[in-house]
Amino acid sequence: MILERVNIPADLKRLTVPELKALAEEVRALIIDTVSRTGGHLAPSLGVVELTIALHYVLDTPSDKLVWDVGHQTYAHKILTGRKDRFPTIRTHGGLSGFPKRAESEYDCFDTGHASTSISAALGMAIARDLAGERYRVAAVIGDGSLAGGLAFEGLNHAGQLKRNLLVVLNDNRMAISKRIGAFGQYLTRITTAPAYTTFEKSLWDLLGKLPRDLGQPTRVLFRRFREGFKNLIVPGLTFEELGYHYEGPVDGHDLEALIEILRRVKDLPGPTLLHVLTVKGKGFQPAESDAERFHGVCAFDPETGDFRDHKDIPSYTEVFGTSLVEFARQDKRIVAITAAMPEGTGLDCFRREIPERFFDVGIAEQHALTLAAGLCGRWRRSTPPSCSGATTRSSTTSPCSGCRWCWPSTGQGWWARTARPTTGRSTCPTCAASPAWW
Ligand SMILES: Cc1ncc(C[n+]2csc(CCOP(=O)(O)OP(=O)(O)O)c2C)c(N)n1
Ligand SMILES: [Mg+2]
Repeated sequence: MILERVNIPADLKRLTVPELKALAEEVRALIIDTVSRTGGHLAPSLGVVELTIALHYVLDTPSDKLVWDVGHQTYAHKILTGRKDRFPTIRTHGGLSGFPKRAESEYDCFDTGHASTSISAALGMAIARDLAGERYRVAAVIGDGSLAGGLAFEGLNHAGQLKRNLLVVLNDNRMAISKRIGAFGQYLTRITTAPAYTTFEKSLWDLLGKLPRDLGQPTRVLFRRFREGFKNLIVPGLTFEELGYHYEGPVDGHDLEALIEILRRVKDLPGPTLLHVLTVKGKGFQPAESDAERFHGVCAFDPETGDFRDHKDIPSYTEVFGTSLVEFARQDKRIVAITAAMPEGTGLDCFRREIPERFFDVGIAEQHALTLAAGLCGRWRRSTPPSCSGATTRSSTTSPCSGCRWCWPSTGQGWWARTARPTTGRSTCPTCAASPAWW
């Protein structure tokens, strides 16, 4: 076992690339085996095994700072940073946390849980470094779902202006918990289809070469002249560049050689760099690859079949909430359901299925969800913007108040020992602290 020889990231640097590849499989097997017993964030962690190895291989952690957004994908990071022996205790009382915790390891440089925080936190570290005249590197790893959150844009905006040395690694698996939504997601899809454009360009070039010489040559000249403009029309990868970032990618996030090569190239570039990495959520465990939404956060399961062990005959509060809301909404056409990237976790997946025209997944954007709900209420709609309890704090700072007819259920209140144990409840309006708003 290669993993027996790896306790901390410095041990990785002595391994060959084939050994690193074998290590990735061993880490993956350990994650699947452990999470099949403890439950946890399976698909996000499986998707970044190679990326985690490559980052620790190329960077010099813990002096270099690695900030994980959300922190639900850090199982490989924990295994490779001195915690493999305690890994089976993850998410159990007294055991390892399921998220990065500074108190747990010097390799966890920021406590996370909320999405979209990493760029701001990493930028803060880069500023602190520069003010102190120190020289370490800072990298943020952020998912495509989290990148579309408002806070991430605020961080991107600031970092693009400040031009500090900072690496932002975009872990693009085309998913939040559910399928990613939003115009920004569509933009990322356009960038990632660029390789298809490159193939198309080559085929067209070859084809023109096969035309009779007096026709083929001038057409090739014309094609070359307009190629850049044409490409920019089809592959608009310039947005990050225009925001002040050096953009690299997209690169296959499961190709260790390619990852190491590109990380070596970008790690010391001056200014902010955005490295676009394509990964598959749930990679290496077939049930999770084919249903990444279901395997985002799981209870104990059978590692052979992927079947969940926690079968219950009684519905959860979340399911009762979701199905009841569908019943209400069938009777009252003014009811609208809003979720901030949590259709499953909030029980609104059945609303999405049954009444799609009044269901809105706004992405990881709780502030927007609440303000959107207030706008809807202002027009005599009744809305439910459920979120998870942690994220509620985020949204409350901008939530509107007074007289809005909404219900604001919240999952995960109370003891957050296991992921799939949400509760629903009514909240008071956080801005005006009025009594529960309910219809
Ligand atoms: C502010 C906030 N809202 C919602 C969540 C719940 N949540 C946890 S992970 C996740 C999806 C994150 O998507 P992405 O960043 O693409 O990471 P992936 O799971 O795809 O690796 C969501 C919505 C959260 N952690 N924080
Ligand atoms: Mg994602």
